[in-house]
Order: sequence, then structure tokens, then C-alpha cells
Amino acid sequence: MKNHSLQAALLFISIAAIGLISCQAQERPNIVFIMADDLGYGDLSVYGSELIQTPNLDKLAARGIQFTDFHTNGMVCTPTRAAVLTGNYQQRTGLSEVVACRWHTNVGLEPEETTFADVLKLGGYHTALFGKWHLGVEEKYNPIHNGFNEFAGFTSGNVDYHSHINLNRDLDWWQQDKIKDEPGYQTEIIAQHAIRYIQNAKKDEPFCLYLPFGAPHTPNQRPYSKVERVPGHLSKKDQEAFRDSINQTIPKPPEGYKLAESKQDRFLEISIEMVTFLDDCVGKIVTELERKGLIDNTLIIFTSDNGPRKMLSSGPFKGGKGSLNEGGHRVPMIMSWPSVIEAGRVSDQLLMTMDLFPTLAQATGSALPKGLKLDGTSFLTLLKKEQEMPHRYCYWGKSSGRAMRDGQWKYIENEGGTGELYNLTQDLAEANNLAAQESKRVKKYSALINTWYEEVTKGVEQVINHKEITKRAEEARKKSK
Ligand SMILES: [Ca+2]
Repeated sequence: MKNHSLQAALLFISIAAIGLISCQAQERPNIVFIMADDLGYGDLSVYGSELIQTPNLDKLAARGIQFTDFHTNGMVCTPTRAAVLTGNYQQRTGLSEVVACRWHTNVGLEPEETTFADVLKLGGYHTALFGKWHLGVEEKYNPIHNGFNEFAGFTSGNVDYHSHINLNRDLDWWQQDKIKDEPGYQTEIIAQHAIRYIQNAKKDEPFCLYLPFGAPHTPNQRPYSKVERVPGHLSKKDQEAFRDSINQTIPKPPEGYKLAESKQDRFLEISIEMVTFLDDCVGKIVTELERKGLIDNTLIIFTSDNGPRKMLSSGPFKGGKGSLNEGGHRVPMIMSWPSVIEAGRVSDQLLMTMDLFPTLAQATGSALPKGLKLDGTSFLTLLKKEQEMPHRYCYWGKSSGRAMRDGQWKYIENEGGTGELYNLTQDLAEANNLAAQESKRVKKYSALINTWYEEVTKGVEQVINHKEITKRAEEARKKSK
């Protein structure tokens, strides 16, 4: 849903104009925006992981800025991606829950929405997306209809890392708007596309490369794991032939390599390896930017789309993927842009994924369309120099609850209306619920959260989640009996 406000439009046009003036002093930057999938706050060594070593991402942080209070808009994949693309709270698009390839046909990010890719493309950028879309599985929602010149990857929530078969047991690998498979381990294919794209970049045309990797989302597969999923439409015999043909192409593990004994240890070991492989790919992409002499004026962004999945870590925070607690949405955020961002910075400013759209528009001097109002706020000036962001309330919402931040205060309103209040300055782990002592504050936040939710969902039908679909189907079944 698009909102129009003249006042906001004028403000943003003037922000974009300031961006354009400042960008004229130097060439417009290239953008490489990398998003991991289900990677938690505590899964990189630079964010304190002792289990996973991520030297390339650590180096990227040392070269630029690392954020400690950066949040995804959603607690699961689709909602955060809708907010990333539109610069708004995802509820305005209706995509407030996951789009599941099994259930949600005819649901996705409508091509009429204005995405950051639309804005940069109109501003003279070449745009590409390699990786996971998860904003509609059908052709009509394809990224090339939503601002991207190039697309290779998958449109559902996850695919087998080798066979690229989704949870509906269909092949889900696209090149542009056609299903067209290419062999290889998913993470590696995405990195290879990125490297080829950078190699072929034209000198006189800046680019925006969006790389939403599927890793480390499940299925839990490393480069030499066997195929797990085969096409559902094939006969049993043909499925086996398909499995064998792909398994034959998978590299053997290094000599002497031994898998952990217990199932749990093996699962963890593979999870770790999926993250280190991703880190390695980031290193290769950065090396290619260096080789092309583009590194100084390329804004590299690395973040995640929600908190950690099973066996990964939210560091000091409570909860993981899907949770309204900090672990569900506070994620790593690293940015490098040597010609603008001073090396070695750490910032504790409160930011959300929807802030990236206006930041990218301003950093590239791309004007926003007249009348486009965004919930996100540009933080380009913060990249140039540490400063306090203006105070604002930040909100999170899903079908079973909502949450908000007011500076140090975190309020969660669970389904049914019970509230939890935490002071994050004293209690990062959200262990001490202060709701009973602070009833006046709770009342204020509860009213604010409800006003916000009503405003962002007004007139927009929200996607229903798996549980609700199953519940409704069960009710219909009982009724028909
Ligand atoms: Ca995710």
C-alpha cells in the first residue's frame, strides 16, 4: 500500500537533493548489499562467537562500521524482505508473515510497489539480485518486475542446496523470469554470479548488487552433503536417478575428514560450516572489488534477515528466529565504504532494515518518486560521522504479538494483551519484567502500539501464517462432516 503525503515528499526530495550535491564531489558509489538468512547476532566472531570464525566479515567490520543495535523489521524471512525492498513497515504491503510456496499462491510483492531497486534504477544504476527473493513465488512477482535488471536464484523460502528443489518439491531456480537450473552448491552459485557481475561492471555505470544468500537457512547442507530433496512430480525410479545424477556432481570431503558422532553434533558442525562458507564467499566478493579498484567507493552492507535458526546463536540476547525478544530481530550489521566511513567504528544507534532504502537513495543521489512516503529514516550522516539519531519509536508486529522500543525501553505485547517491559540498559537479556512496577508506561506503550498497528494495516489484507491456514482448513473439514 502506498502512502502519499506532500510534506513528507518535499522533505525526502530535499534529502535526495542534498545527497545529489554531496555525491557530485565524488563518483556515485556502487552498492553491494549482502543479506544472510537466519544468522543470529552471536554467529560472527566479530560479534563474539567463539564457535564460528568469520575472518572476512571481521575484516570488513574493521575496515568500516559495526552496529550493535540494528534490527530486522520482521522476525522471519518474508516480512523483513518486504521492509528492505519498500523502506516501510512490511504490514503496509500485507506481507507480515512468511509467503509459503505450498500455501500462498497469488501472494507477493506487487510490481506497483516502489522498491529501492526501482529508485536506484531510475537514478541511473544497474541493478541485480542474486539469491533468495521470498516475496512471491509466481512469475508475476519476479524481481525483474520489481526494479532489478538481473536475477538469478530462487523465489521461495528455501531450496535444497544442491538440487534447488523447494518445500513444494518443485525446481525453484530462476534466471530472469524463467525457471532455469544451474548446477552447484547454492551459496557458491550466488557468489559466482556476484563475482562475474563485478568483473563485467561498466566503468560509467554504477551498480547496485543485492545478494540475499540462502545460507545458513535450512536444509542443513554443506558443500559435500548429499541431496535431500527430489522433484515430486517424478516417478520413484526417476527420483532415484535424479538423486544419483546430482550426488555424483557433489565434491568429496577432504581426505581424513570425519563427521561428528552424534546427530546433534553433526547438525551443529554443518551449521557452522555453512556460515564459514558464506564468510569465505564474502571474502571472494571483496577481493574482486579490490582487484577492480572499486573497493574505496563501494558501500558494502552485511546483515541478516532475522534472528538465528536452530543451533545458531543470538549471543547475549533472549530468543531466536520468530521471537519478539531481542534475539528474534537484533542482528549483525556491518558497513564498509572506505572513502566515506572511517575504519574501526562501532555504533550503538537504534536502526532497522527499513532505514536502508532511504539511506541508499541518499547515498547514491537517487531521487525518490514524488509523493512516496517512507517509514524508514536515512542514516547516511551517521555513516559520515558518529551522531545521535533523532528519537523515534520502533515497532515490530506479527500475528501473535507486537513489540516496540522507546530508547532503552522495550515493550512486548503478547497475543491476548499481556505485556512485558524491559529496561535494555540494565537488562539486555530481557530477564526482569518491569510491567507490574511501570503500569503507567505500559499503558502508554500499549496505546502507541495499537495506534501504530491500526495505521500500518489500514485497508491492507495481511498474509495469514501456516498455523492459521492449518487451523482454518481443520475447521472447514469439521464443518463439512
Ligand atoms: Ca530468514
